Amino acid sequence: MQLSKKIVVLGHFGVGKTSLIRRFVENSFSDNYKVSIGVHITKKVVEFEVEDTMSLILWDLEGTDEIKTIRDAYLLGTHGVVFVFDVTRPSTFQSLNTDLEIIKSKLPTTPLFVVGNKVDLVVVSELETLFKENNIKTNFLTSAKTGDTVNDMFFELAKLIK
Ligand SMILES: Nc1nc2c(ncn2[C@@H]2O[C@H](COP(=O)(O)OP(=O)(O)OP(=O)(O)O)[C@@H](O)[C@H]2O)c(=O)[nH]1
Ligand SMILES: [Mg+2]
Repeated sequence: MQLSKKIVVLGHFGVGKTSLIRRFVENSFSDNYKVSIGVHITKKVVEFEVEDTMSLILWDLEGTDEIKTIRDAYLLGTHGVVFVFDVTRPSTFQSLNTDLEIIKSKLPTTPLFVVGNKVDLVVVSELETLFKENNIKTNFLTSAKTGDTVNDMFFELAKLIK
C-alpha cells in the first residue's frame, strides 16, 4: 500500500519555495524569477525501503508577507509544513517566531520544518551568529541552486510524518 501525504510549502515572497520543490522533484534550477499565483501541486514518490514508499503531494503556495492571510482551505488536511525564508533577506525572517505561531495556531499538531534557503549566497558561520542573536532556530539550511540538503530535508519530513 502506498501512503499519500500532503506537504505545504509556504513563506514570504521569493524565498525559493517553487525552486526547492523543482530541485526536489526535477533536480533542476532556474535563476529566472516567476512569481507564483495561487497554488501549484506536484507529486513525488519517496522510497524508504523496497516496497516501502510514500507519495508526497507538494503544495507550492504563492508567497505572502502576511502569513495570517493564508487561506485555511490550502491548509486543510496537511500532514507536514515547510516554512521557508531567505537567509539573504532579513525581512523574510524578522517576524519568524510570530509567523510560526500563526502557522501553529492553524495546524497545532502538524510536523513543521523551518528552512533557511539560498545558503549558497552567504557564509554559514556568520549566519549562525546572526540567528543566535535573533533567537532563530532552523531545521535545515538549504540551497535550491546547488541542491544542498534539499532532498534530505524533504526525506526527513517524510520520515517524521510516517
Ligand atoms: N542563489 C539562489 N537563488 C535562489 C535559490 N532559491 C531560489 N532562488 C532564486 O530566488 C528567486 C525566487 O525563487 P522562487 O522559487 O520563485 O521563490 P518563491 O518563494 O516560489 O516565490 P513566490 O512564489 O513568488 O513567493 C528566483 O530568481 C530563484 O532563482 C537558492 O537556493 N539560491
Ligand atoms: Mg513560488
